[in-house]
Formats: sequence, C-alpha cells, structure tokens
Amino acid sequence: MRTDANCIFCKIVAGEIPCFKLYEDDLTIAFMDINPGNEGHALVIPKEHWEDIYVIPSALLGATMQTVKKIAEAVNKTLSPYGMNLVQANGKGAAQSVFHFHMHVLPRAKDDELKLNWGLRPGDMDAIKGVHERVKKNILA
Ligand code: DGP
Repeated sequence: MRTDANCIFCKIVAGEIPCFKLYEDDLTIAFMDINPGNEGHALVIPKEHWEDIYVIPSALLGATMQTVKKIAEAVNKTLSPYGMNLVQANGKGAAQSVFHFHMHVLPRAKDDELKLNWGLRPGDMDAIKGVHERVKKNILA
C-alpha cells in the first residue's frame, strides 16, 4: 500500500498514533478532527497516501466519498446541525496543512462565522462564460 512514513494520517492508518475512530473499511477510515471547527467535525481519508485531488485515483476518491456520505449522515443524525459543509483543500494556498487527501465533514452552527463561505454576489456573465470555455477544454474524457 502507498504510504509515507512522515505523514500524520498514514501514522493514524497504521495505528502508530491514536485517533477517535468512527469507521473503517478496506480502503478508507474516518475519525474526529482534533482541531474541530465545530462540534462533530470529522475527517474521512483513503488509507493509501495520495497528496491531493489531482493525484488520488478516481476509484479511491469514489470509495472515500461513499464513506463521507456515511459519516455525514451519522453526524447529521447525531447532532442535527444547522447545516453541513464538506470541505477539501488542495495546496498551501487553499490552507491544506496535511498533505494526505482528506474530506472534512464539518457541521455548521447558526452564526458560527467560520470563514469558508464567500457570500452570493452577482457574477460577471462574460467572465464566467470565458473561464467556462477555458476549463471545458481541459476536461479529460
Ligand atoms: P487541512 O488543513 O484541510 O489539511 O486539514 C487538516 C486537518 O487535520 C485539520 O483540521 C487538523 C487535523 N489534524 C491534524 N493533525 C491531526 C491528528 O494528528 N489527528 C487528527 N485526528 N486530526 C488532525
């Protein structure tokens, strides 16, 4: 299995450091985040070490998202939060701090002021159309 001896999440997968484990299957594991944005903040990771969205194999991403759904449903049932964000960071510029792909299952509280929403401002349709054309050309078959 792909692993990185210096990765904190690989150490959790290997059982070398403890975690509050919620769930585990052959490919994925879910546990509580130790720096929670809100009560119930959980993480879902593939057991294999893949740094980010660009390199994780699609099938493994699919397996990870299946576990995300399981955990999000359980957190929602347990805490009935005001809302739920699924968050995932790629690169330092996106505030990724652990370079082992992970999904945040992040319950929201009313007026919690977590800084991950950008508000709804009207977009410039020409600018949207322009970037739409550029990104579309780079979608792989
Ligand atoms: P990110 O910044 O998106 O890469 O998220 C990394 C998250 O991992 C962050 O919310 C804190 C959490 N975290 C870091 N180290 C540990 C750890 O040793 N155990 C657990 N359970 N969570 C950790």
